[in-house]
Amino acid sequence: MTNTKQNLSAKKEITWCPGCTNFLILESVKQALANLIDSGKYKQTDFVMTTDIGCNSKIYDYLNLSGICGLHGRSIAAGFGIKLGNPKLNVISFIGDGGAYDEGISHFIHTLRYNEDMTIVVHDNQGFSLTTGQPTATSQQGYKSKASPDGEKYRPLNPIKLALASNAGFIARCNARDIKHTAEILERAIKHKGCSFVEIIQDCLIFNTEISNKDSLMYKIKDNKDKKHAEELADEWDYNSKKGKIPIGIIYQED
Ligand SMILES: Cc1ncc(C[n+]2csc(CCOP(=O)(O)OP(=O)(O)O)c2C)c(N)n1
Repeated sequence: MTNTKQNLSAKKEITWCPGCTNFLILESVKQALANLIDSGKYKQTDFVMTTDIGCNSKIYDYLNLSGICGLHGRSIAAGFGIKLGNPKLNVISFIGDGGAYDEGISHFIHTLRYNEDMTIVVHDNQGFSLTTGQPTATSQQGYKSKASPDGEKYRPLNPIKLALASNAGFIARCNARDIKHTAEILERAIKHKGCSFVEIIQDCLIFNTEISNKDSLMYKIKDNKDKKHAEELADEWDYNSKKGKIPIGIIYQED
């Protein structure tokens, strides 16, 4: 590990389940930040993170950055507030699909609309994992859990389409298992001037495993700046099944 990556690692015991895909996301984040810091254009203290509550948000304890660990669904709101208070900081808001697309969906939509220069990273495992797998807005219809014993009634929302409808200027999707690619996209998202949204598809190893292992559906796309094409790319996967193709990369970027 480089010194920069070591400095980004907090010395806390990691309590994610063994093999959790959050380890991979943590590694991608450290890689992206280390590249930016090693370029000489950023210092570690230029970055600040926000999280809320959830398995994803334990990253707050493992990443050696200042920040706020707030209420569930409020990571983006806290990040937006920090950015308004000190625009010089590079804010990264980590949040789960439950926090971003259920509990705090209004913050997600409006922060994209306001286009403040910050980065939203959604760890999307298609379920509320920390609280034992209740369905979220991106869980597939029919998903059986303790909270939905007869199967989830509703069709999932497509966060990429929602981001496009919210006039987001940077929308990307990543596969948590592809550390190198995720690190590259995170780096580009942080460098983007305006609000950037990175949706990371991750498997939870314990809950909603029937929607896991979609790697063979995923394929990398070229950077796209055309809104119509972005809509077509967003339509390729509806989050509801393991059918279709799942485009990975920068789905839309507007300068
Ligand atoms: C305001 C509020 N609502 C609900 C909860 C209960 N709660 C804590 S974590 C969590 C689930 C988190 O799911 P998600 O945001 O998808 O993150 P994951 O655990 O899947 O990473 C819930 C419902 C809470 N702590 N606070």
